[in-house]
Amino acid sequence: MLQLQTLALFASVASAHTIFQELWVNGVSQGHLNGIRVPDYDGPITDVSSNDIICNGGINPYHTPISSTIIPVTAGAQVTSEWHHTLSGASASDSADPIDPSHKGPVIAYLAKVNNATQSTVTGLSWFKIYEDGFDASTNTWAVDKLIANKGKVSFNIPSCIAAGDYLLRVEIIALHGASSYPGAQFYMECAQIHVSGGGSKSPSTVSFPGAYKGSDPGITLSIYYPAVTNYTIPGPSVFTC
Ligand SMILES: *[C@@H]1O[C@H](CO)[C@@H](O)[C@H](O)[C@H]1NC(C)=O
Ligand SMILES: *[C@@H]1O[C@H](CO)[C@@H](O)[C@H](O)[C@H]1NC(C)=O
Ligand SMILES: [Cu+2]
Repeated sequence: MLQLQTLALFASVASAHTIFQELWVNGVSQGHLNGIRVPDYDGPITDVSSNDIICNGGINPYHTPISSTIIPVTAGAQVTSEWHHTLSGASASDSADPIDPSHKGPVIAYLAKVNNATQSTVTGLSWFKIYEDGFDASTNTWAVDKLIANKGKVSFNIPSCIAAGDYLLRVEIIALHGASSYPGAQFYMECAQIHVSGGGSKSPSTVSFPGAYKGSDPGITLSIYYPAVTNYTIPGPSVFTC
């Protein structure tokens, strides 16, 4: 028991954060820090009712410059989000790059249709989930473990049937090392600015941010140390499929 408490204490004081800072489309880098609303502070959001849960500090143009780039993506394309500990990018000598290994948890991606992906307003948008990866009890592997093994990269597809147009792509890691009480879970997210071409006319059902998550969600407030996690419920709606 002492060991568990020590582990939990150690994990909760480690401040090794992460930022989604590069988007790849069909394996092609779209440029470091290009087309992504990166914050100038790499710390987590912990209040699920705050507007900061939408696109991090990117909601405040004075706090975070909004990139003028909109990344073109064909519907159905594979995109890859690349995460690193600091805005300087990959660092082989930093044991907390791309994220400290204590920061176990899921990786989730959402899209919201917008009039213009460079618009500063991110409140009031309608989000749908396009990807999620949580915990595999058979191998004791969290999505974050796979992200670390992949040097910060997580890939998924843009649905082939959604309407063409501008979208914000919100990719999120929830670090659960200090999540046994709320607030405690650490939410890391950035929004990429994309324009989807091709596509179809499906209208996914949507959720709001804030609103999609509650502090009492079983996947947001839980101890990941004891008892051992056997079933992990990823927060938010189910993944939209065409
Ligand atoms: C989107 O907004 C940017 C910045 O205000 C502007 O330069 C651009 O023309 C807009 N694009 C469209 C399609 O309206
Ligand atoms: C796991 O399942 C139990 C029983 O259904 C439930 O009470 C608990 O909240 C679940 N845990 C998570 C993290 O989803
Ligand atoms: Cu951290």
